[in-house]
Amino acid sequence: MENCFIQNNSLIKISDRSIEYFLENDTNDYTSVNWRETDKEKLLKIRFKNIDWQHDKLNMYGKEVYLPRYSAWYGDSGKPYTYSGLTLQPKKWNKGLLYIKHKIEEVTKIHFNSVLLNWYRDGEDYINWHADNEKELGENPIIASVNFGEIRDFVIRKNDKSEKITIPLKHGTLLIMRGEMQHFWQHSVPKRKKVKEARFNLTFRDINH
Ligand SMILES: O=C(O)CCC(=O)C(=O)O
Repeated sequence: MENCFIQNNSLIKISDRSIEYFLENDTNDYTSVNWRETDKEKLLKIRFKNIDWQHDKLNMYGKEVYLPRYSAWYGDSGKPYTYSGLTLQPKKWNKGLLYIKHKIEEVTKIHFNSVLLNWYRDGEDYINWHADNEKELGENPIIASVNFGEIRDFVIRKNDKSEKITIPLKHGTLLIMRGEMQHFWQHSVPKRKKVKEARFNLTFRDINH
């Protein structure tokens, strides 16, 4: 798969610190919270210090359902992003996200203006098959995906389902999708019931309007 490659970095300390940064809050010790039991009401009472996590709802066949993960969208102002029928207005970059962005830019030599954060609380959370092919990403987007926390399978399949590849993404792994990948392949992170811990995925993108 020439359009998709991974690079393991050895910056485990930075990766550990990133998880603290994502979950730091005024209310409780994030390591001992059962996030699965933290419903929207409880979540709204938690003031996260660094990331403004959202639990978005989608309209599925006339019914409102929560996405099976939390997310947040950060980036340059004036770069809204629409996916799965949701239009996300970017929050302003903060110090921690800019730090990670600069590290990714150093390695990839690519400039990114936005990042989508996904928080999979445990193996019950997932993302369905899709391609990152929204028009504001351009014809052949370059997307840098950085992974923290629990190992999860990132699965890609050809649009005609003739080929499927599973890539387990570990803490501190950077995966790049580029070239024509979004035209011919879909990706997903399926449920994994045995996974009990959280994973955070950040996809850096360059939004053009
Ligand atoms: O969590 C992942 O590895 C994938 C996230 C993803 O597909 C997306 O944000 O579009």
